[in-house]
Amino acid sequence: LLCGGVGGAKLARGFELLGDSVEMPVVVNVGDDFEHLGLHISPDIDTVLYTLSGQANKKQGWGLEGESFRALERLNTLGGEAWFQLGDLDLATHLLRTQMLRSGRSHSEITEYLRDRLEIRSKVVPATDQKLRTELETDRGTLDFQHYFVKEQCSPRVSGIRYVGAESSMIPAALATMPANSFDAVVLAPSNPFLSLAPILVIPGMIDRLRELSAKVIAVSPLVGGKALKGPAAKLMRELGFGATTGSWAELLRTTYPNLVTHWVLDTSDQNEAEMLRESGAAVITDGIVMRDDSAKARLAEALIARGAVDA
Ligand code: FO1
Repeated sequence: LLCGGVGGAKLARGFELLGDSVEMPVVVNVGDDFEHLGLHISPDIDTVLYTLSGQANKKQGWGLEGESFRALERLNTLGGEAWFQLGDLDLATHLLRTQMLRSGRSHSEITEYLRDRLEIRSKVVPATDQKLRTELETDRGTLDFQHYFVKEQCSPRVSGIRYVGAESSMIPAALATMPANSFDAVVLAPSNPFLSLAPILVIPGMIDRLRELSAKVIAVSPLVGGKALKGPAAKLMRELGFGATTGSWAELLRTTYPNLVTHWVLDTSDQNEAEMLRESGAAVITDGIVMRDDSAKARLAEALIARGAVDA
Protein backbone atom coordinates (compact mmCIF):
# COMPACT_ATOMS: atom_id res chain seq x y z
CA LEU A 1 0.00 0.00 0.00
CA LEU A 2 1.38 3.40 -1.01
CA CYS A 3 -0.06 6.24 1.02
CA GLY A 4 0.07 9.66 2.61
CA GLY A 5 -1.61 10.53 5.90
CA VAL A 6 -5.24 10.16 6.89
CA GLY A 7 -6.94 8.38 3.94
CA GLY A 8 -4.07 5.99 3.39
CA ALA A 9 -3.70 5.28 7.09
CA LYS A 10 -7.39 4.35 7.28
CA LEU A 11 -7.05 1.85 4.46
CA ALA A 12 -3.86 0.46 6.01
CA ARG A 13 -5.83 -0.05 9.21
CA GLY A 14 -8.53 -1.82 7.18
CA PHE A 15 -5.96 -4.32 5.89
CA GLU A 16 -4.47 -4.72 9.37
CA LEU A 17 -7.95 -5.52 10.75
CA LEU A 18 -8.23 -8.46 8.35
CA GLY A 19 -5.63 -10.26 10.47
CA ASP A 20 -2.78 -12.58 9.59
CA SER A 21 -4.26 -13.66 6.26
CA VAL A 22 -3.12 -10.37 4.76
CA GLU A 23 0.43 -9.12 4.71
CA MET A 24 0.49 -5.52 3.56
CA PRO A 25 3.61 -3.40 3.95
CA VAL A 26 2.77 0.30 3.91
CA VAL A 27 5.07 2.66 1.99
CA VAL A 28 4.56 6.16 3.36
CA ASN A 29 5.15 9.61 1.86
CA VAL A 30 7.95 11.68 3.43
CA GLY A 31 7.49 14.80 1.27
CA ASP A 32 5.57 16.46 4.16
CA ASP A 33 8.50 16.03 6.57
CA PHE A 34 10.11 19.15 7.94
CA GLU A 35 12.38 20.52 10.62
CA HIS A 36 10.55 22.63 13.15
CA LEU A 37 11.82 23.97 16.51
CA GLY A 38 14.93 21.87 15.98
CA LEU A 39 12.87 18.69 15.67
CA HIS A 40 12.39 16.41 12.70
CA ILE A 41 8.65 15.89 12.09
CA SER A 42 7.35 13.07 9.85
CA PRO A 43 3.58 13.71 9.85
CA ASP A 44 2.46 10.97 7.47
CA ILE A 45 4.59 8.26 9.06
CA ASP A 46 3.25 9.23 12.48
CA THR A 47 -0.35 9.31 11.24
CA VAL A 48 0.12 5.77 9.90
CA LEU A 49 1.83 4.54 13.08
CA TYR A 50 -0.78 6.11 15.36
CA THR A 51 -3.67 4.86 13.23
CA LEU A 52 -2.32 1.30 13.01
CA SER A 53 -1.74 1.19 16.76
CA GLY A 54 -5.30 2.46 17.38
CA GLN A 55 -4.01 5.64 19.08
CA ALA A 56 -4.76 8.23 16.40
CA ASN A 57 -6.86 11.28 17.13
CA LYS A 58 -9.62 10.46 14.65
CA LYS A 59 -11.45 13.73 14.90
CA GLN A 60 -8.37 15.83 14.27
CA GLY A 61 -6.93 13.51 11.61
CA TRP A 62 -3.38 13.72 13.00
CA GLY A 63 -1.67 13.39 16.39
CA LEU A 64 -2.71 11.28 19.32
CA GLU A 65 -5.97 10.60 21.12
CA GLY A 66 -6.29 12.29 24.53
CA GLU A 67 -3.62 14.84 23.63
CA SER A 68 -2.86 18.05 25.58
CA PHE A 69 -0.99 21.13 24.34
CA ARG A 70 0.60 22.61 27.45
CA ALA A 71 4.10 22.79 25.98
CA LEU A 72 2.72 24.56 22.91
CA GLU A 73 0.79 27.05 25.09
CA ARG A 74 3.97 27.81 26.98
CA LEU A 75 5.86 28.18 23.70
CA ASN A 76 3.22 30.66 22.57
CA THR A 77 3.55 32.60 25.83
CA LEU A 78 7.29 32.82 25.24
CA GLY A 79 6.71 34.10 21.71
CA GLY A 80 7.88 30.91 19.95
CA GLU A 81 6.49 29.54 16.70
CA ALA A 82 3.23 27.91 17.74
CA TRP A 83 1.37 27.66 14.41
CA PHE A 84 2.14 23.95 14.07
CA GLN A 85 0.30 22.21 16.86
CA LEU A 86 2.64 19.77 18.52
CA GLY A 87 0.89 17.95 21.33
CA ASP A 88 2.62 17.03 24.58
CA LEU A 89 2.43 13.29 23.86
CA ASP A 90 3.23 13.65 20.17
CA LEU A 91 6.36 15.61 21.13
CA ALA A 92 7.83 12.44 22.57
CA THR A 93 7.85 10.87 19.09
CA HIS A 94 9.56 13.91 17.56
CA LEU A 95 12.14 14.12 20.34
CA LEU A 96 13.03 10.45 20.01
CA ARG A 97 13.09 10.47 16.19
CA THR A 98 15.30 13.57 16.15
CA GLN A 99 17.69 12.08 18.67
CA MET A 100 17.90 8.81 16.74
CA LEU A 101 18.48 10.62 13.44
CA ARG A 102 21.28 12.64 15.03
CA SER A 103 22.90 9.47 16.30
CA GLY A 104 23.04 8.21 12.72
CA ARG A 105 20.00 5.92 12.48
CA SER A 106 18.03 6.01 9.23
CA HIS A 107 14.33 6.81 8.86
CA SER A 108 13.62 3.18 8.03
CA GLU A 109 15.38 1.98 11.16
CA ILE A 110 13.59 4.52 13.35
CA THR A 111 10.20 3.73 11.84
CA GLU A 112 10.84 0.01 12.32
CA TYR A 113 11.81 0.67 15.93
CA LEU A 114 8.60 2.69 16.57
CA ARG A 115 6.46 0.08 14.80
CA ASP A 116 7.89 -2.59 17.09
CA ARG A 117 7.39 -0.48 20.24
CA LEU A 118 3.79 0.27 19.23
CA GLU A 119 3.20 -3.44 18.48
CA ILE A 120 2.04 -2.85 14.92
CA ARG A 121 1.91 -5.95 12.73
CA SER A 122 2.25 -4.37 9.26
CA LYS A 123 5.61 -3.18 8.04
CA VAL A 124 5.72 0.61 7.77
CA VAL A 125 8.33 1.86 5.32
CA PRO A 126 9.30 5.49 4.65
CA ALA A 127 9.22 6.05 0.87
CA THR A 128 12.90 6.95 1.00
CA ASP A 129 15.66 7.42 3.58
CA GLN A 130 16.98 10.42 1.69
CA LYS A 131 15.76 13.99 2.11
CA LEU A 132 12.81 14.61 -0.22
CA ARG A 133 10.58 17.64 0.30
CA THR A 134 7.40 18.76 -1.42
CA GLU A 135 7.49 22.45 -2.33
CA LEU A 136 4.65 24.46 -3.83
CA GLU A 137 4.85 27.35 -6.27
CA THR A 138 2.00 29.66 -5.23
CA ASP A 139 0.64 33.18 -5.66
CA ARG A 140 2.30 33.88 -2.29
CA GLY A 141 5.69 32.61 -3.43
CA THR A 142 7.41 29.27 -2.94
CA LEU A 143 6.15 27.50 0.16
CA ASP A 144 7.33 24.31 1.79
CA PHE A 145 4.56 21.81 2.36
CA GLN A 146 3.66 22.51 6.01
CA HIS A 147 3.74 26.29 5.46
CA TYR A 148 1.25 25.82 2.63
CA PHE A 149 -0.87 23.17 4.35
CA VAL A 150 -0.99 24.25 7.99
CA LYS A 151 0.22 27.84 8.25
CA GLU A 152 -1.58 29.08 5.12
CA GLN A 153 -4.44 26.54 5.41
CA CYS A 154 -4.03 25.57 1.70
CA SER A 155 -5.47 28.94 0.67
CA PRO A 156 -2.69 30.12 -1.73
CA ARG A 157 -3.29 29.38 -5.39
CA VAL A 158 -0.86 26.71 -6.59
CA SER A 159 0.78 26.88 -10.03
CA GLY A 160 3.38 24.14 -9.65
CA ILE A 161 4.74 21.46 -7.33
CA ARG A 162 8.33 20.28 -6.90
CA TYR A 163 9.72 17.29 -5.06
CA VAL A 164 13.08 18.69 -3.98
CA GLY A 165 15.76 16.03 -3.62
CA ALA A 166 13.78 13.40 -5.51
CA GLU A 167 16.49 12.86 -8.18
CA SER A 168 19.02 11.76 -5.59
CA SER A 169 16.61 9.74 -3.46
CA MET A 170 16.47 5.95 -3.50
CA ILE A 171 13.69 3.43 -2.99
CA PRO A 172 13.68 1.78 0.44
CA ALA A 173 15.90 -1.26 0.94
CA ALA A 174 12.86 -3.25 2.13
CA LEU A 175 11.30 -2.85 -1.33
CA ALA A 176 14.54 -3.25 -3.27
CA THR A 177 15.34 -6.63 -1.73
CA MET A 178 11.92 -8.28 -2.02
CA PRO A 179 11.73 -10.99 -4.67
CA ALA A 180 9.84 -10.16 -7.86
CA ASN A 181 6.14 -11.07 -7.90
CA SER A 182 6.04 -11.04 -4.09
CA PHE A 183 2.61 -9.45 -3.95
CA ASP A 184 -0.90 -10.11 -5.18
CA ALA A 185 -1.38 -6.39 -5.64
CA VAL A 186 0.07 -2.95 -5.16
CA VAL A 187 -2.57 -0.55 -3.85
CA LEU A 188 -2.46 3.22 -4.33
CA ALA A 189 -4.40 4.55 -1.32
CA PRO A 190 -7.12 7.21 -1.67
CA SER A 191 -4.41 9.79 -1.01
CA ASN A 192 -3.73 13.11 -2.70
CA PRO A 193 -2.16 12.37 -6.11
CA PHE A 194 0.12 15.46 -6.02
CA LEU A 195 1.00 15.67 -2.34
CA SER A 196 1.06 12.05 -1.18
CA LEU A 197 1.44 9.63 -4.10
CA ALA A 198 3.60 11.72 -6.45
CA PRO A 199 6.44 12.17 -3.90
CA ILE A 200 6.56 8.37 -3.64
CA LEU A 201 6.21 7.54 -7.33
CA VAL A 202 8.77 10.18 -8.36
CA ILE A 203 11.61 8.32 -6.58
CA PRO A 204 13.90 6.92 -9.29
CA GLY A 205 13.21 3.24 -9.84
CA MET A 206 10.03 3.17 -7.74
CA ILE A 207 7.56 2.54 -10.56
CA ASP A 208 9.69 -0.17 -12.19
CA ARG A 209 10.08 -1.85 -8.81
CA LEU A 210 6.32 -1.79 -8.15
CA ARG A 211 5.71 -3.37 -11.55
CA GLU A 212 8.19 -6.12 -10.69
CA LEU A 213 6.55 -6.77 -7.33
CA SER A 214 3.06 -7.24 -8.72
CA ALA A 215 1.28 -7.33 -12.02
CA LYS A 216 -1.74 -5.70 -10.47
CA VAL A 217 -1.86 -2.05 -9.39
CA ILE A 218 -5.14 -0.97 -7.80
CA ALA A 219 -5.83 2.78 -7.44
CA VAL A 220 -8.51 3.94 -5.01
CA SER A 221 -10.06 7.33 -5.78
CA PRO A 222 -9.43 10.17 -3.31
CA LEU A 223 -12.53 11.93 -4.67
CA VAL A 224 -16.20 11.16 -4.21
CA GLY A 225 -18.70 13.09 -6.29
CA GLY A 226 -16.01 15.61 -7.29
CA LYS A 227 -15.07 16.36 -3.68
CA ALA A 228 -11.93 15.32 -1.84
CA LEU A 229 -12.45 12.88 1.03
CA LYS A 230 -10.01 15.06 2.96
CA GLY A 231 -7.68 17.94 2.22
CA PRO A 232 -6.99 20.03 -0.88
CA ALA A 233 -7.00 17.32 -3.62
CA ALA A 234 -9.98 18.81 -5.51
CA LYS A 235 -8.72 22.40 -5.16
CA LEU A 236 -5.24 21.45 -6.40
CA MET A 237 -6.61 19.47 -9.33
CA ARG A 238 -8.59 22.50 -10.45
CA GLU A 239 -5.69 24.92 -9.93
CA LEU A 240 -3.28 22.69 -11.86
CA GLY A 241 -5.64 22.46 -14.83
CA PHE A 242 -7.27 19.05 -14.35
CA GLY A 243 -10.95 18.98 -13.48
CA ALA A 244 -11.91 17.87 -10.00
CA THR A 245 -13.78 14.72 -11.01
CA THR A 246 -12.95 11.07 -10.48
CA GLY A 247 -12.55 10.82 -14.25
CA SER A 248 -9.94 13.57 -14.31
CA TRP A 249 -8.14 11.91 -11.40
CA ALA A 250 -7.91 8.70 -13.46
CA GLU A 251 -6.75 10.72 -16.47
CA LEU A 252 -4.11 12.44 -14.33
CA LEU A 253 -2.69 9.10 -13.13
CA ARG A 254 -2.85 7.63 -16.63
CA THR A 255 -0.94 10.49 -18.24
CA THR A 256 1.59 10.92 -15.42
CA TYR A 257 2.25 7.19 -14.97
CA PRO A 258 1.40 5.48 -18.26
CA ASN A 259 0.35 1.82 -17.97
CA LEU A 260 0.80 1.70 -14.20
CA VAL A 261 -2.73 1.32 -12.81
CA THR A 262 -4.54 -1.87 -13.81
CA HIS A 263 -7.65 -1.55 -11.61
CA TRP A 264 -9.58 1.58 -10.65
CA VAL A 265 -11.75 1.76 -7.54
CA LEU A 266 -14.47 4.41 -7.50
CA ASP A 267 -17.23 5.15 -5.04
CA THR A 268 -20.63 3.67 -5.84
CA SER A 269 -21.99 7.20 -6.15
CA ASP A 270 -19.61 7.82 -9.09
CA GLN A 271 -21.36 5.36 -11.44
CA ASN A 272 -21.28 7.71 -14.44
CA GLU A 273 -17.55 8.28 -14.09
CA ALA A 274 -17.06 4.52 -13.66
CA GLU A 275 -19.01 3.82 -16.83
CA MET A 276 -16.93 6.33 -18.81
CA LEU A 277 -13.70 4.77 -17.54
CA ARG A 278 -14.97 1.29 -18.44
CA GLU A 279 -15.77 2.48 -21.94
CA SER A 280 -12.09 3.42 -22.32
CA GLY A 281 -11.25 -0.23 -21.64
CA ALA A 282 -10.26 0.08 -17.97
CA ALA A 283 -11.04 -2.45 -15.22
CA VAL A 284 -13.24 -0.53 -12.79
CA ILE A 285 -14.63 -1.57 -9.43
CA THR A 286 -17.27 0.49 -7.66
CA ASP A 287 -17.75 0.18 -3.92
CA GLY A 288 -18.34 2.34 -0.84
CA ILE A 289 -14.91 4.00 -0.38
CA VAL A 290 -15.73 6.38 2.49
CA MET A 291 -14.16 4.82 5.60
CA ARG A 292 -16.10 6.30 8.53
CA ASP A 293 -15.25 3.62 11.09
CA ASP A 294 -13.14 0.49 11.55
CA SER A 295 -15.76 -1.81 10.05
CA ALA A 296 -15.92 0.36 6.89
CA LYS A 297 -12.12 0.28 6.68
CA ALA A 298 -11.98 -3.51 6.95
CA ARG A 299 -14.89 -3.90 4.53
CA LEU A 300 -13.18 -1.80 1.84
CA ALA A 301 -9.88 -3.66 2.35
CA GLU A 302 -11.71 -6.97 2.00
CA ALA A 303 -13.58 -5.80 -1.09
CA LEU A 304 -10.30 -4.75 -2.73
CA ILE A 305 -8.84 -8.18 -2.15
CA ALA A 306 -11.91 -10.07 -3.29
CA ARG A 307 -12.73 -7.90 -6.28
CA GLY A 308 -9.21 -6.89 -7.23
CA ALA A 309 -8.50 -10.57 -7.70
CA VAL A 310 -11.09 -10.81 -10.48
CA ASP A 311 -9.47 -10.08 -13.79
CA ALA A 312 -11.79 -7.78 -15.70
N1 FO1 B 1 -2.28 19.63 10.63
C1 FO1 B 1 -2.92 20.79 10.80
O1 FO1 B 1 -3.82 21.11 10.01
N2 FO1 B 1 -2.57 21.64 11.83
C2 FO1 B 1 -1.59 21.34 12.72
O2 FO1 B 1 -1.30 22.12 13.61
C3 FO1 B 1 -0.93 20.07 12.56
C4 FO1 B 1 0.03 19.64 13.47
C5 FO1 B 1 0.61 18.36 13.31
C6 FO1 B 1 1.54 17.88 14.24
C7 FO1 B 1 2.11 16.64 14.07
C8 FO1 B 1 1.75 15.86 12.97
O3 FO1 B 1 2.31 14.63 12.82
C9 FO1 B 1 0.83 16.30 12.05
C10 FO1 B 1 0.25 17.56 12.20
N3 FO1 B 1 -0.68 18.03 11.29
C11 FO1 B 1 -1.31 19.24 11.48
C12 FO1 B 1 -1.04 17.27 10.12
C13 FO1 B 1 -0.09 17.41 8.97
O4 FO1 B 1 0.42 18.66 8.78
C14 FO1 B 1 -0.79 16.99 7.67
O5 FO1 B 1 -1.94 16.30 7.93
C15 FO1 B 1 -0.03 16.06 6.85
O6 FO1 B 1 1.27 16.42 6.63
C16 FO1 B 1 -0.79 15.85 5.53
O7 FO1 B 1 -0.88 14.51 5.24
